[in-house]
Parts: sequence; structure tokens; C-alpha cells
Amino acid sequence: MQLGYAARWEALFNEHVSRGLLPGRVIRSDRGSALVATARDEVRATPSTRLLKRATGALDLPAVGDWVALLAPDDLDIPLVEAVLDRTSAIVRGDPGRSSDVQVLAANVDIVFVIHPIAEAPNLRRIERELSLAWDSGARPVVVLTKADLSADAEAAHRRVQEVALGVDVVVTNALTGEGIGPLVDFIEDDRTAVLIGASGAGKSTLVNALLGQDRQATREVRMSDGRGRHTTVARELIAIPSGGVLIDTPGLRALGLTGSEDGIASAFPDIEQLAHSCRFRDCGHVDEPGCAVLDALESGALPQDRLDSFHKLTREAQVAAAKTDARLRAQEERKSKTISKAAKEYHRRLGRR
Ligand SMILES: Nc1nc2c(ncn2[C@@H]2O[C@H](COP(=O)(O)OP(=O)(O)OP(=O)(O)O)[C@@H](O)[C@H]2O)c(=O)[nH]1
Ligand SMILES: [Zn+2]
Repeated sequence: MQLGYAARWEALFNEHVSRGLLPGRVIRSDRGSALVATARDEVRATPSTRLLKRATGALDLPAVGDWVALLAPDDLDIPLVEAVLDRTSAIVRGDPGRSSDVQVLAANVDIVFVIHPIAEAPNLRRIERELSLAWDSGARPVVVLTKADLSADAEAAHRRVQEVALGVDVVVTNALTGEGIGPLVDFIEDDRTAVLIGASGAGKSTLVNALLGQDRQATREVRMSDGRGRHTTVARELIAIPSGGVLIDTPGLRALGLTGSEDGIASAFPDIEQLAHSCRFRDCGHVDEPGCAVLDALESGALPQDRLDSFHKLTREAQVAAAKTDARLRAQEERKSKTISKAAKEYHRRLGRR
């Protein structure tokens, strides 16, 4: 089957085969329903009661990119999503450690293209930030520098970005000439799934169009029948590209908040992580601690001040975000227990009246 159906999914799907379920991939997710592509066609499906009962939150419900097991007998008006197969990765909004507070923006993503324009000097701090976020998902980040034709010195920009994108491929593109599009295709062929993140105006749509080629309008639109003879057109958010591979492009991803977790930050700053192993204290904050290997590297010039500042800033933001999530959850718990104790009081009051 198309859309990245690989051996892994076939193996995971095995338990559902005997129940007569169909494998499919979610190509668009709306409130309460999902558009699912199967080997046969594209159908609008809703989560089954069984799936809803088992779900602990939005995290367990179908999101764009998910592989699902579909119950679709001919006598059923609307096919049911019976199960969501275990994800390899997920781009989420909210704190990944807190399932009740998380929304999945894209699932089973292999590559995150971090799109950044170089019409002006690249914003290295922004790239570090977006890389933290990308690493968080579990997918592999690739930095894509756009608008090379407008850059005074694309080579220099490339080098500077490589210095902060450690262990990450950096590709320079120019939409006018098509330079750099080939390498992007190479990253996603073999049925890999990619998403694009980056600021407004960075050149994401332009890249998507370049990857989709000629028939992009037709590639994006699905005509759906509502069963009463009426037809509507909706946009696919997961799109197979002609050269192989899959792109996920959703409005939610574009509006993605920009705080990674501390894990993502650690992956985006492997140089600082490496140095930290040699700090005297295991929980060294690299601020003013004695025996800090990170501060030593700063002193010797091996580590730029800007980069350490950026690391500290992102870490603080991640901690604040995590604390906020904790506070919100505590408030939620309190409200819940208040409601429960109110209910309990009411129950006892009634008992007492008997
Ligand atoms: N000269 C030049 N212009 C480009 C290039 N890539 C994109 N642009 C232009 O940059 C502008 C913004 O590009 P988009 O692709 O719309 O940017 P986007 O990231 O999709 O923006 P949002 O939809 O707001 O998130 C458009 O006017 C593009 O034509 C390039 O390689 N060279
Ligand atoms: Zn230290």
C-alpha cells in the first residue's frame, strides 16, 4: 500500500487482520472524525466506542499521519477506527509527559524540515530553538535554507548555520532555479514522512509546491460524498509526493508554539551536553558553579557566549512551560476532587435524611 506502509506497520497490524479490519492512514483529522486512506479508497471515519473508552485523552485518538485499523463492513454507513497503531514519533502541542494536556499535530514523522530564509543573515538563535522542537518529536531534523538567490553570501550563511546545527544536515535551496530540491527529495524517498516547520514567509508553501510539482491542486483536494448525493471538497493534510515519500502540511503545525522540552534542547546542543559530563556537579547549571567544564570552554573560546546564552534561555523557557503545565494539571485535579467531595457530601446528606 502507498503512503509509507512499511514492514513495521504490517507487523503491528497483524493482530487486527484476523478481525477483518483494514489498515489505513489518517490524511486529515477534524474534530471527532478522520479522513482515512486505505488501499481501496479514502473514507471519513469516526473513532469506535471501544477506542473512545480506552483513550485517556486526545493523545490516544487518531491524528494526521497515524496508521489505524478500520472496521468498514459494507452495511456500516460510517467506518469506525478501532485502533491507532503505536507511533514511531509525534509532533505535539503541550507537554509530552502529560498525556491529558497534549494535542498530536502530526504522527509517524521521519523528517522535520526546519525552514529558514537567508535573504538576510540567518537567525541562529531561532534555528537552535526550532531544532530543539524538532528533536523533541523523535524525528530527524534537517535544516533547509531558502531564498539563496536573495542572499549576499549563501556559502557563508550555510557555514554559520552548520556551526549551530550540530549533527544535522543543512541544505541550501533556491525556488527560482530549483537548486536544493533534489536533496530534499532524497531525504523523503523510500516512503518516509516529512513535515515542515518555520516562520511565516520562510518559504514553506513554495517548497511544498516545488515538491508536489505540476498537479498540486489535484493532489491536495479530496472530493467527498456525504452519502446524500452532496459533494464537498476538503484538503488533504497528508500528501503523497510524486517522487516518493509523504508530506504533512497542516495549519496547526504552522502555528506551532516554539518551546521545546529539555530533552529536545539537550539534543540540539550536543556540544554543551558533552561538556556537561565533565562538570564537577552532576546537576551543574553552568552559571557560576566551580569546576564547570562548560564555563571553562567559554573561557577558552571553544564555546561561543551567544550559544550558551541561547541554551540558558531555551532551558528557562522549557522549565517555565513545564511548571505552567504542572500548575494547570494541579488546578484540574483540585477541581475534580472538589466536585467529588461535593458529590460525596450530597450523598451523605441524602443518606442522613433517610
Ligand atoms: N526569491 C525567492 N523568493 C522565494 C523563495 N522561496 C520563497 N520565496 C518567496 O517568499 C515568500 C514567502 O514564501 P511562502 O512559501 O509563502 O512562505 P511560507 O513559509 O509558506 O509562509 P506562511 O504561509 O505564512 O507560513 C513568497 O513571496 C515566495 O514567493 C526563493 O527561493 N527565492
Ligand atoms: Zn557546568
